[in-house]
Amino acid sequence: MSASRLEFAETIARKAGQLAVDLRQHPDGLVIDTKGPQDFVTAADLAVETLIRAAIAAKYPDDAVLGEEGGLTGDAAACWIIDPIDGTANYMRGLPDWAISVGYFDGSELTHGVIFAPDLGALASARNGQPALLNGAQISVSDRFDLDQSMVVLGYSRRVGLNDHLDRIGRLLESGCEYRRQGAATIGLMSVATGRVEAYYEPSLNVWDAAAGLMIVRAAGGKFAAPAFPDFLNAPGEVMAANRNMDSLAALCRN
Ligand code: 2AM
Ligand code: CA
Ligand code: CA
Ligand code: CA
Repeated sequence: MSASRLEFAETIARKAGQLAVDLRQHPDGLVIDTKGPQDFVTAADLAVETLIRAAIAAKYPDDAVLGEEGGLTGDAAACWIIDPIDGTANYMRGLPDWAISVGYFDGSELTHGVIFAPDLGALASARNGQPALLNGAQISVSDRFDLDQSMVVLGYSRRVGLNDHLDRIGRLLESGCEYRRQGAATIGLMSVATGRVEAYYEPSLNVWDAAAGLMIVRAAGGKFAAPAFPDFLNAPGEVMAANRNMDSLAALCRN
């Protein structure tokens, strides 16, 4: 597996993060569109995706690219999967939980993932067969098994509905688990990979929210369940990632 692709992804994620930080210096006019309730598009989402796409086109012109803002371009089986800013609602308010997400699917499996969270000073990365790293140091999922000491990060999708979400919170609290909602799938998945929380669950997630994070969780010794590739490139689905207590935590999260 290629180290140069990972180095490329790390470099472009850092440049993209710096661009987003710079653009936030001028918050007037930053929000340019909305996709739905509480779902904003800023000038930075578009500028960052454009930057990443230009870098990929220059270095890997044969690869396809799937990004939240620009959709799928190219017809190669090998595909970069990017979310220019995951957690836009946090980013535009100055809340720290947002990240650049760059994943790579080589045509048969996920092989590379980079998440860069500028406000957290965190760059998590992994490639196939190598340990996951946070700012260059090896990370691993937690070995906590007791539910009454465990924490699960939840995402919420308006695609799925409120009652399932409330039921899930009820089951988790009754079991003794604690829960959080950070508003950025990348940050939740990175928290699983670093062992800070035991699991991440979201009932309907897009592949650009999840690809890099799932790669990093797996390299950190964790488990995940998600739609199979390449189908996941075409439609959102249920995503769960956890430490080795996956089965018990998944039973609480799934409706
Ligand atoms: P986005 O910021 O890239 O759009 C999964 O929860 C994903 O849904 C998030 O990572 C986020 O990605 C997106 N999302 C859209 N609107 C959201 C909102 N109001 N709160 C949290 N996440 C939201
Ligand atoms: Ca968005
Ligand atoms: Ca996202
Ligand atoms: Ca996004």
